[in-house]
Amino acid sequence: MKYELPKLPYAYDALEPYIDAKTMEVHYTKHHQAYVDNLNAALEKHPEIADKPLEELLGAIDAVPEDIRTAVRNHGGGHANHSLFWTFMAPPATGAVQTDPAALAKGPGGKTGEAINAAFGDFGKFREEFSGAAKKVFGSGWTWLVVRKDGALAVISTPNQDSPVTQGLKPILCLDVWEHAYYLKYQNRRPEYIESWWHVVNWDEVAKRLG
Ligand code: MN3
Repeated sequence: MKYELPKLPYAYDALEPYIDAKTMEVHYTKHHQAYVDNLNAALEKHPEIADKPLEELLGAIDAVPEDIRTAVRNHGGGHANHSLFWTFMAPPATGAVQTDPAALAKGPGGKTGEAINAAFGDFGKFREEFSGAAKKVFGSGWTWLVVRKDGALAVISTPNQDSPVTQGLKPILCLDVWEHAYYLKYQNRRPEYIESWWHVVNWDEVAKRLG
């Protein structure tokens, strides 16, 4: 199987002013593409596992041949993580949650809202915990909202391109806090990037993943 860059579900400038067009373009066409290329290069050495779904490889990383294990973890993780990340964002004009400050503070409704309230108390507490975790990631990594094996929601962070799938967790929202995700617009101001990102969260996709 040859992995390919998934189609971006919106234009590079669609998330402005929260995520700038140049960052989106470089992040997608350079960073994500490199993960795809390096994953394909690693799997060429082991055609016997090349047809397995990426989730399966990441979910049982110790079963991946040792000579490409780190490459699959880093580049396979990078491909999987970014493929999710793009879908968890949507143009700010597409939903009331993103444009109306009161709705933004209230968060998503429906089963997503209920699951968040059950796990964190209310949306404000969830948002605080998620943003706090994202601010605290040291160096490069990701912050995630995941469904644990017992069905409860939890906020976790992973270093580098490690996937929650490797820990047996189901990701339903993620935020890339590598510097390449925000440096062009926000420089060292990661907290500002995190607060901006809430405006473009695609809650419909979160609900879909929650299932
Ligand atoms: Mn990235």
